[in-house]
Amino acid sequence: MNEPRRDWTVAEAEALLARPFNDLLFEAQQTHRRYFDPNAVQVSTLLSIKTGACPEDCGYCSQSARHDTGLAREKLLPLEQVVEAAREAKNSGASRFCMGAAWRNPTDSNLERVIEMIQAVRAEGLETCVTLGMLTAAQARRLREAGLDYYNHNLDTSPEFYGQVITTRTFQDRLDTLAHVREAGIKVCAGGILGMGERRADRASMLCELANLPKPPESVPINLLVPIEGTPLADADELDPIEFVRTIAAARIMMPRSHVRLSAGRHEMSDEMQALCFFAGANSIFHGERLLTTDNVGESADQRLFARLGLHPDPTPFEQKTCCSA
Ligand code: SAM
Ligand code: DTB
Ligand code: SF4
Repeated sequence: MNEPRRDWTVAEAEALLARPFNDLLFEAQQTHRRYFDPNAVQVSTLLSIKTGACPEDCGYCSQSARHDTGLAREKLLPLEQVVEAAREAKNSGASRFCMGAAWRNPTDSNLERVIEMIQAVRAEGLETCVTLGMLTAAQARRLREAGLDYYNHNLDTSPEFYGQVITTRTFQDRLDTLAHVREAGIKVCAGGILGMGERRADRASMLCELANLPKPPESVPINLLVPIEGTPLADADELDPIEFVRTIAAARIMMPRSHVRLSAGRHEMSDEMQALCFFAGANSIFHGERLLTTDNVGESADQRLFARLGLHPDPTPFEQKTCCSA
C-alpha cells in the first residue's frame, strides 16, 4: 500500500475544499472504503479528571481561569471515581477511555497519579488516551512505559489564525509536544476546532499541518466550536454546516488511514448532518452524556442513530489482542 502523501500545499487543500460537494464527497467515500469498513465507527468516552482553573487563555475554553464562565473548579478526581466511570464506559460499548485535565502541563507528581489511572483503566480492558497539555520528552516516555495508548493534543487551528485564539502557548509548543509523543511511541490524536471565525484558508492550512507531520496522527478529532458564555468566542459566527462536512471530507482524503473523529458539537447537529459527516469519512465519535464540561449526545440517541444508519461500533483492538494471544 502506498504511504499517504505528506507534501500537501495550502492551495491544494483549499482547492479540495472548494470542489463541487458531490465530487468531494464521492472521492472521500472512495478513499474511506479503501482503508476502512465504511459502516464501522470507533467509540470513545471522555472524562474530565481535573476541571477548571487552567492558566492558559484558549479563547474557546470553559476551563480557562482567564474567562468568567461560571464553571466550578475541581481537583484531580480520586482513582476509584475514574475506574467507576471507565467500567460504565466499557458497559456502554466504548473501546477507548479518554481522560482530560485542565493543565498547561502536568507536574511530574501529577503525572504519576494519572499513570495510576491509566493502568487501572487498561486493567478494565479499555484503550487509554489522555490529554494533559504540554509534555516534555521524558514525560512522554514515562507515559509510554506506563502503557498509554494515545495522547491527545490538538493544533486547534492554522498557524496563521492561532494567535487570535491563544496567546499563552505557541503553535510551535504544540508541534514540540506532538513530536515528543510520537518519538516516545505513543499513538497521536491531534486535530482542531472549526467555527472560531477562521477562513477556509485556515481550515486548509490546519489540515496541511496535520497531514504533513512526519507521521500523520492515528486519530484526528474535528471539533465544531461549542460556544461558551463568558469566553471571547461566545458569539463567533456559526460555521455553515456544509463547510463543516467539506472539511471532514478533506481530512479523510488528506489522511486516508487516520480515524477522523466527529468530536465536539454533535449535540447541536441533526441526524442528517451527522450522516453526511459519516459519509464524508468520519469514523469515530465520543459518546456519553458529557464531553469534558459540556453536553454530548446521549447514549440512546446514538444507538438510534447507529440503527438508522446501519452503523456498528468498531471492535476493540485490545480485546482482539487478548482473545488471540489466549
Ligand atoms: N488542557 C489540555 C489541552 O488544552 O491540551 C487538554 C484539554 S482541552 C479541553 C482539549 C481540546 O478540546 C482543545 O484543544 C480543543 O481543541 C477542544 N475544545 C475545548 N473546548 C472546546 C469547545 N468549547 N468547543 C470545541 N472544542 C473544544
Ligand atoms: C478533542 O479534540 N475534543 C475533546 C477531547 N479532544 C479532549 C474535548 C471537547 C471539549 C468540548 C468542550 C467541553 O466539553 O468542555
Ligand atoms: Fe486549558 Fe486546555 Fe482549556 Fe486551553 S483548552 S484553557 S489548555 S483546558
